[in-house]
Amino acid sequence: MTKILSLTARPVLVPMRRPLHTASGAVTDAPLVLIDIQGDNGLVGKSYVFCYTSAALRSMTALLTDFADWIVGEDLSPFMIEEDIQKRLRLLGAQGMTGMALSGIDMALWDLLAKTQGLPLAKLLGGKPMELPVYNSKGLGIMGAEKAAAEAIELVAEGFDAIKVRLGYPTAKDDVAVVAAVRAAVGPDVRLFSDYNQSLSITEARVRAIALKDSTLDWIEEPVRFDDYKGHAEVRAVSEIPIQTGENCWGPHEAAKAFEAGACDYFMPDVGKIGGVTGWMRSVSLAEAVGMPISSHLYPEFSVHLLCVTPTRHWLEYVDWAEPVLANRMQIENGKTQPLDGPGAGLEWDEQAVERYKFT
Ligand code: SMN
Ligand code: MG
Repeated sequence: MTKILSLTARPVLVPMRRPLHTASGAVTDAPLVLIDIQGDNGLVGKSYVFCYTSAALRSMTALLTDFADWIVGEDLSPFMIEEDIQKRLRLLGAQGMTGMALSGIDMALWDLLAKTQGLPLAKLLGGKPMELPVYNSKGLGIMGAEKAAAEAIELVAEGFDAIKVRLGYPTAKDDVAVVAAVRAAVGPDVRLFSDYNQSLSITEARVRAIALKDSTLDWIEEPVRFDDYKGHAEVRAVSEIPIQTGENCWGPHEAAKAFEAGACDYFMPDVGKIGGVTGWMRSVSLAEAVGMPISSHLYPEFSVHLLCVTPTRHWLEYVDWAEPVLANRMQIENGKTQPLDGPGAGLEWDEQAVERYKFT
């Protein structure tokens, strides 16, 4: 069996073509830690962790480098390693930075295993690459109705028929006006999702869901704190628009709590927070059992494989934030994409770009 030789973690800060201003803070550059896990068979498993803020880049790199001691010399057996790291993190906790480090390591291990078998990740997991609907999630931050309408047109022109507008303006009336302006700009046939990034109180969220009821939105995402599942359920009770959540859930146990509470109509795990490929597979099994549609959050390069083996697959979220350091890009046409056909998840670093954007 292949054994793990080493882990390398490299921080980069990559410029974003369309900065994203959410109701809970702005992301203007993509802070990534690139992970390479070397096997004793000469192959390298690759993944990255999206850190949200450059202030976390150095500590994430240190955490990953220290966690390497737990996996070097072990068999390439991602389920076993995940169990082991979960045990080691029981006292410290596997949420936040530790949960992201665990997820990033898990993703790179699965990539290495797929490469070892010479298969695309979707095939290794027992599926086959298929075409998936994808929405353009770049931009469309808090920018006012006029700018949002103009940016929406550009985002659709990139080859998409679905986009996501960030909400959480000072008043419900502002939110309604922004959605109306975007809808008028893109026409009736574009799917329009919305995202509050946990910014509202339960009462305010109920008011806004009702105000938006005729706005032709396809979902309202994270109206209140992500871990307030009861609060989500209360908003959902008055909303005619489906409620989406999940990007901040740390593993299948939290997914189970969200489903149990009736928090959402749709669920969107982030493979970098839910526990990597392992955490994703466990969470979407629960989703299948309750008929919960699953979309992905960030990490489109990995998520495209995972949605292929997710029976309740819904939408792939597309952002291009890692692309400046990638040597290959996803192909998207007419709002559809599919996994790259090579072995693994398909990430290849553009080493010159990695050097250029190195975070020091
Ligand atoms: C989001 C993602 C990443 C950074 C900021 C905001 C957003 C989304 O919640 O769902 O795309
Ligand atoms: Mg979101």
